[in-house]
Amino acid sequence: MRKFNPSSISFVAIAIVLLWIKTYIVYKTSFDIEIENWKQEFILFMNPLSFLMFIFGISLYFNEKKRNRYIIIASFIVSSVLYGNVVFYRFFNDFLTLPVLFQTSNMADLGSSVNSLLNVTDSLYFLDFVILITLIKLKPAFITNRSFSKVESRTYLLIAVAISFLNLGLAETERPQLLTRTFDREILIKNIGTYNYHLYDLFLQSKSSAQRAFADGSELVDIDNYIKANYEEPNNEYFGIAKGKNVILISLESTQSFVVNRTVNGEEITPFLNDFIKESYYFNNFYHQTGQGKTSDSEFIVENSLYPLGRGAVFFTHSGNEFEATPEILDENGYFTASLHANKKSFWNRDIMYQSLGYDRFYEINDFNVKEENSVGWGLKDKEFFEQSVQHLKEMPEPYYAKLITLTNHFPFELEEEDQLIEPFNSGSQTLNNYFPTVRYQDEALKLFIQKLKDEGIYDDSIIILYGDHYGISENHNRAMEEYLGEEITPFVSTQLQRVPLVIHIPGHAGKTISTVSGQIDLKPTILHLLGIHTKKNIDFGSDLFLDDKMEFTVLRDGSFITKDYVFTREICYDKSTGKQTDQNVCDRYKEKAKNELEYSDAIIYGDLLRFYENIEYRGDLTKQLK
Ligand code: GP9
Ligand code: MN
Repeated sequence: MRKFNPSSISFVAIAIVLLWIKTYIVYKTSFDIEIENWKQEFILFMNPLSFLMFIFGISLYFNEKKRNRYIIIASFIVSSVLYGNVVFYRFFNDFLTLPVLFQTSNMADLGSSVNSLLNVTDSLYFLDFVILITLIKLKPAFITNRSFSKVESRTYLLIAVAISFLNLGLAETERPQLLTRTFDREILIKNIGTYNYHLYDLFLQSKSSAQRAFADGSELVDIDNYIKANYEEPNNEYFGIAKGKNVILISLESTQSFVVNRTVNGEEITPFLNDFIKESYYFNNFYHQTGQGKTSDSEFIVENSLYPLGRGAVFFTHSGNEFEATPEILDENGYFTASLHANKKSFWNRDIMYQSLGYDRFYEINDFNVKEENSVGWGLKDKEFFEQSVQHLKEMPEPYYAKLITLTNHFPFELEEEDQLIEPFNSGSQTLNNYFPTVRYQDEALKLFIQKLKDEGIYDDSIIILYGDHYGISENHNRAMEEYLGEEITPFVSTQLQRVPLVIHIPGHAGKTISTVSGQIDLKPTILHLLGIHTKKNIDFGSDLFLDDKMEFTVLRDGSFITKDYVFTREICYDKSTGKQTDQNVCDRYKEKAKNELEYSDAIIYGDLLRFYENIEYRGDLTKQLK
């Protein structure tokens, strides 16, 4: 039996440790990764290890000569990937992803300036590689290269697996649903490490490429027929009434309808909104339809009239797809289109996805003056955000379509003393308690913004659309919600709580409250029709909210649906007038429709089907044209 000699170190171990330490040093020196506590620092430190153990562990199955060669080559490739990220980061302030690598415009930008991005000192990024080669050449006595026994290899593998799980487990406690939600590259890299991240990215990419490759466009025929059958001509009374006006679309973070026209501790929660809806069109049966992609899903639905995905965020998984989004259509109609959001541009992969949606400009965190003093919770306070956004609006060529995404009313609903205009609620849930003051703050910020638009003369030239992006209070807070609402939260009530406010203000229009059942999916055709743009050729699952006889039907991403009289959720049909379970049959006839809508929309996204639609001039001939 071979004896273990503690004074000798295996070459594999040296390669791993060198690359591990190097990766950590690179994290700290070449990337700007925000660390909030020691646990995050520890995760960051350990995250390259499991991947490196696997990659270099493969060498244990080779004989000595091949093993050394393998270690050298692997070390070079891994170092190059790391270095590639460093160079990319210098330019884009972001990590590499496969879609980005193949996005030619990005690469062209990078290519032209690549010289200025490389430094002589960059050779240091390959220092460990040089050390490995030197060691092999000199063969010093402290290195062993003996073969490993089966038991040793297995122990090695077991340790690698254990480290991976420890890493994932720690990451999960730090960021629940890390992999299924995939919200931000930086957060992912912080938690699973840059190498595992690339593997994960590769997995996502191959999955969607395969689904895309198998699609040939024939799937579109059924979908097109379905859409055509549901299409209604716009209402003449509203078509084109806002032609040529600016569109200011405001995403209200985590704002649910239950706060509108309600009080907490005897005080109004949204006094401004309550007044504003009196001079606007207010939709009080409007539902969010988001999934795991939260804000990004709401953006996706509103601008594409497609459903988001059941798993993951479409902003991440299908950012390279062909879309026919509102910004692109408006751009073709002479509009300047911009999104304004004071967060990192990579969050929700917005920087990449916005190109596919056809945005002309993304005003992200670097376009705002964000300081410690004007920030709270997730970043720039809404009041400051709106104020600085007005400056950007003033610079935009008119007419413009500007989407403003607020942030202060985000979980965990933090607020500074000076911004707290009402007292929190008093229940067992701090989340619900603090939700009210932040909603109140957002309402105040909106009031100031609208006033500023008036002062700047923007108000009368613009239609202003406010919508809640998704729920703010999850079902985890049902008990506290029951206390607040004074009723039991059944699945029926839970579904009704998915209503978010939608307010459309059109200058010169008195407005009214419209109670038709509707959802975020309906906004795209609604906006286009108000601006006098036809949508007959679009693949939109929603319909114009101003139709006289709009079908009262909305599907949520979990398959629940709402009609004029019924709510169907968790396989149970509820009568809206009583809130009680009713005969299943009355819901049955909508079930098929709900299922079809989600499946058709998914097929479009997974198969990237709109790319087949691009050059089709006249919809009527679709079947023929695709043959
Ligand atoms: C982040 C903001 C909030 O940029 O959109 O994201 P959310 O967690 O609500 O999806
Ligand atoms: Mn949100």
